[in-house]
Amino acid sequence: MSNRLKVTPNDLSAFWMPFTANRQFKQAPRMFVSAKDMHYTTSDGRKVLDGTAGLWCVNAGHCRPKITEAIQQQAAELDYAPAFQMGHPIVFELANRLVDVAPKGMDHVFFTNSGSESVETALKMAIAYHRARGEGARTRLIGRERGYHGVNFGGISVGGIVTNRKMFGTLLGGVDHMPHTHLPEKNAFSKGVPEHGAELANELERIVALHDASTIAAVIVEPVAGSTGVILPPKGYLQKLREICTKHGILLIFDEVITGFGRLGAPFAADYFGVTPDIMTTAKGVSNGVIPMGAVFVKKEIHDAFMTGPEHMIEFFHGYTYSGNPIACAAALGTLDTYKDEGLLTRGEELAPYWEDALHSLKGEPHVIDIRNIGLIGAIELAPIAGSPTKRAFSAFVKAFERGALIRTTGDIIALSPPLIITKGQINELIDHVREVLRSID
Ligand code: PXG
Ligand code: PLP
Repeated sequence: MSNRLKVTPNDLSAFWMPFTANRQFKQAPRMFVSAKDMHYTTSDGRKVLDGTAGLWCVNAGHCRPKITEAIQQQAAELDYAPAFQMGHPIVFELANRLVDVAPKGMDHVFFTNSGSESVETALKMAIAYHRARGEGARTRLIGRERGYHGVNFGGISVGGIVTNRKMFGTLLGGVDHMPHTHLPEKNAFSKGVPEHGAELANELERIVALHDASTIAAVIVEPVAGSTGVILPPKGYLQKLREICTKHGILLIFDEVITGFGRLGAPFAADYFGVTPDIMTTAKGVSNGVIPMGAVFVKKEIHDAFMTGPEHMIEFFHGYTYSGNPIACAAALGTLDTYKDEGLLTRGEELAPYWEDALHSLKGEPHVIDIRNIGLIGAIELAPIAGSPTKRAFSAFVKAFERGALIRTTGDIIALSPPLIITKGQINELIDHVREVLRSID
């Protein structure tokens, strides 16, 4: 008898679920069994509108034929090839296709399997880059309060989410943090990027003055912070960060794991804001979330700084068994084809005004203390229940799921980020679900 048959069906105990209240979930599980385009189907046969593109990743919608077929074909033809000292054609093809859609000047791609790995890769690249150029003292990394850069040690060290840091002891040394840019007292109910707060970028000058530029390797920020509850960059803020980094020879890393691949209505946030970083971390939308994949984009100068020394030597002692896995590459190529056929990397631009109006129509509904939006991202911040933070938003999440909409909550913030194929009718439907939910919760 196969091992599989010995397992009791629907025994939920063995799987330790990530970022989940395991005991609560297992008492009242919420299960998806299939998906198509904008909808999931639950284990009890209900359709649920996907208001979050899975976890900010299914940008082209679910079970899209070009992606499915590409994976099926690749799995039958070349399932795996060693990633070190060996190649296979589609990983090179994919890198070229990605460079074609990337911001100008980001000419090289390093493959990983997740956003967290992309972040570790970028941080290591930044430090090693300076060393390769004879500036080995530049090792310090600057992140930001409320930043999310995945869950590995480098990422939580530069990250600024207390719950993700406090349980894990000594983090990476030589890290400092800029202040976050969430200023609800000045910017509540802003449409798009807020007016106030660009001066917060000057905090980077203070940090540089404290440590001296010659010790700082890189600054890493999310152009729009997603995970922490959708925090937008104030008008002019990212431009200022870019200027300060350039002035001091510090690399600027944009963590575009969420903002990459069309989320803001431009291919990348770098395009949207007209600010080009030196390194850009991506994952999620690169493969529509279907097969795990991440990609780190770098400027030519950074890549070229490593291409020195004897040619038989490995230039960058870093990489993953699954860097550029053939099936993940096939999924990513199928994804790029779908994005191209349907213009999805820029579709958000035309939908954004409609999205903005729909979201802001929730102003005045019970509990709502702020609404924020950019591209096809929205956040509705709720007043917390006194003494029980996060409870109100979690009730909204469960109620929405029961009504037929998948939303995401973090703290007392509802975050929305639907697949980029969403129709205006489905935007109305999603927002109506949220409206009814807000009216029905305590
Ligand atoms: N950087 C950023 C900016 C992210 O948003 C990561 C890195 C890590 O990626 P991986 O693939 O290792 O998870 C992320 C991931 C949410 C949510 O609901 C956000 C993420 C992941 C899961 C849930 O806010 N962001
Ligand atoms: N590749 C992808 C994935 C795209 O989304 C786009 C445009 O939307 C392009 C390439 C550029 O395509 P074209 O040359 O047909 O305009």
